[in-house]
Amino acid sequence: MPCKDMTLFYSPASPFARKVIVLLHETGQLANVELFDVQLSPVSPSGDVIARNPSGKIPALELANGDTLHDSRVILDYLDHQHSGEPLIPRNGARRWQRLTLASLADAILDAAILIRYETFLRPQELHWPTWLDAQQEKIERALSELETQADTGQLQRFDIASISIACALGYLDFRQPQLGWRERFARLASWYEDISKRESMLSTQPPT
Ligand code: GSF
Repeated sequence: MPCKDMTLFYSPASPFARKVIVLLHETGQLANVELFDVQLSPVSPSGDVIARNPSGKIPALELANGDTLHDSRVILDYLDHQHSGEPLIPRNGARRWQRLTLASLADAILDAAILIRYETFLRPQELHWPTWLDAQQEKIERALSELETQADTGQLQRFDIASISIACALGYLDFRQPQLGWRERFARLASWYEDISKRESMLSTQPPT
């Protein structure tokens, strides 16, 4: 029985943490990691997380030697170096920068969607700033349009860090913005997402209903 020599501070609702757990599933490393579920927000941080990550954000990965890694991109890169299979993050060359940039476009969707979530869910109604919310939503729409082009030109065929990140971003939009209707505007991306969502790693990490 492999020992759980790492602890992942996460939440089932966190799309950034979901990326990490998807990679753990895909690389056969899940049994090595203790999942530590924390409830947190910028205004109600978790003491367990702050003790390891001053930003208070999840995911954070505590290693056997007591060191903690964050953020999700660092954790993903680290874990991708711990397995013996084909790397999910290209190790060098133009492909590495291309795929990491595409993955960061997915993270940009998540950053905007999380800002919208915090503004609408946490801030008092009278403090909501529609201009801010619209600007964040436009970032999401522009990023989805680029991802549709990428899907159209076959750039999403290879399963790697970019695919994991994009799939988790789309899953988060469905989770927090079910009324968005992105599939009607981005059909190729929707078809790609329908396929990747059938993977065991995606099925077993779906956000809570
Ligand atoms: C973003 C993590 C993040 O925003 C990463 O790991 O890639 N750049 C970081 N995490 C949120 C939870 S989430 O995934 O919804 C978080 O920890 N929010 C609490 C806070 O204090 O911002």
